Amino acid sequence: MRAASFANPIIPGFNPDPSIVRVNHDYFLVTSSFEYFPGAPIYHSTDLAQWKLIGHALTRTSQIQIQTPEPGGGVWATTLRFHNGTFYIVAASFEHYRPQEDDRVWPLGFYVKTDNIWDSDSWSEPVYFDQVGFDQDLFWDDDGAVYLSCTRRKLHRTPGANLKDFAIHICTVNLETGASTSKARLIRDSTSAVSEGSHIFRRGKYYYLFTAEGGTESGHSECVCRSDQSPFGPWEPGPNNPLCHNGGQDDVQNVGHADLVEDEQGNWWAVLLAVRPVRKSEDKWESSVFGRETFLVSVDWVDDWPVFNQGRKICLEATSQKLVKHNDSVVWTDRFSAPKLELGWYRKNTPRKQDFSLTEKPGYLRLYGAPYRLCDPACPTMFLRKQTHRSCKWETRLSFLPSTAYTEAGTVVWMDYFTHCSIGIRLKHPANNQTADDITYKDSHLQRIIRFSPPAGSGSDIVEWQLTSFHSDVILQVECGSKYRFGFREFSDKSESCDKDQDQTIWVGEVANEVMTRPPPIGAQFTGVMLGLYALGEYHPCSTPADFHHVHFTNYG
Ligand code: 6LW
Repeated sequence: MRAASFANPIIPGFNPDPSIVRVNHDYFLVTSSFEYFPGAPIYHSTDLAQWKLIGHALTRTSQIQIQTPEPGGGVWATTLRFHNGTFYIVAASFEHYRPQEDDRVWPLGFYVKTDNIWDSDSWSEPVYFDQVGFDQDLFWDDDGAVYLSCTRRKLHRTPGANLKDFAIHICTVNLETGASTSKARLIRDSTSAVSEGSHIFRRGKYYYLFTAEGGTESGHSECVCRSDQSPFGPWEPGPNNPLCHNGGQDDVQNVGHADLVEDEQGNWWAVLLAVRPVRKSEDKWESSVFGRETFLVSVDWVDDWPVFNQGRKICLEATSQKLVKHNDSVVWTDRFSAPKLELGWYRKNTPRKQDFSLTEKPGYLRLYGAPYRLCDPACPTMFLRKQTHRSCKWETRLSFLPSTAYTEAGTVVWMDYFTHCSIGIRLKHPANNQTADDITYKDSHLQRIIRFSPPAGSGSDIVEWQLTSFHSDVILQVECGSKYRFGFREFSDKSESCDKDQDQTIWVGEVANEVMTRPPPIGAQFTGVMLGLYALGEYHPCSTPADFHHVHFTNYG
């Protein structure tokens, strides 16, 4: 019996490179976290269709340091495995994304482990391997040997070969030390010059090697090889490769990077990444603001070869069964009343110092702004959540009196440090004849303003709006749909709900989805849009905190 019907994506919002295990009745799944901290989000399900974030494997600064990554840097392609009562996550972390150009910046693979996946604090410190590469996978053979496979530029390339030439290499490793115990051998390269995302399994008498081929964009696909001898091969390519490939006119695109799991009834399933761009007309598409998300397909075995989704294209409605709603509630609210931040808030980069508090002003998230701008590669004081629905509304209430004209706090729609858009509270002297350093609160000309900052280079202008009160809290709002619309209103105690006072909102700016999804000038766009809260000083310390009273995130569809 197949599991319950489901709707794709099974995990919406940016969640690529999914890797999955089943332990008795429970499924656990991990996805790539890139430049965001904590890293390696772990999801749980009992039916493969409804998933819940239960924690992260990389929660301590001693485990992961991501300091000034290019967009798309950080932790790539985590593989989750369970062996003899222990969970392992194996990955690599890029600071700079130039794999095509320079072997010297390729990261070492590493793993972390735990016996209790429900406790994020229990994950070990990393053990590093001595092999460079990305998309690491671990496989335990029956004789006890542990195989590490990963992607790297082809060893021993012939002169003139495509510099990209990403291919799968494998060696045995000593898990205690991370040291290789055999030479790395090339086991899979493809005519597309890109083989990555390897996962190895044993089923019956065969070893199976699954690989993502053709790059993660429109050429993306999934292939399989099998061997009846060893993970070193020889490997026989599947007769029906690729197992999946959707075209540029399909509602679901860029499918690939699969990992497999067998359910308790003996059915097999694959989780993989895909994107869902929005069709604007017959042949016009708008890029997905979610980036690459996690999808699920059925796997059947014919002559001991896997068949994905019964050989059909992957779509949003799984094998035309009844849709199941995603398990995230329509309105998600954080009132910052718990002693710890709720799961699902992310920092960009590994923070260097404690710059927030949930206890100093109970019922508020208090942020002490770092002395960086949002467009800097360093770590800003910023807390982000993934956008999971196209149509949604974000609202927060902010209490903030800036200490200098360099300080700002507010709410942001974020893709990366090149492309983001914010609305925040600042100080301004209208005469503009004083340097910001001279500004003091005694100056009666001083204004507190709202500043809307569109993405740099978007062609839109900064908009400023004077607040009537110097001390009022301000409600900041973002409406998401085919564009992001930014608004605010000053808060009075009489008006708690934003919906009641919607008509008083002053809408100061908007940015089209096309702008938010433009590729960064350096690095890679591997992630999706997030919404968040920030406080900043432009290379100056922020001596007054920004206090956020709540976030309501209402998802419509
Ligand atoms: C992932 C790799 C890839 O590790 O994108 O283009 C990387 N290919 O398989 C980041 O998701």
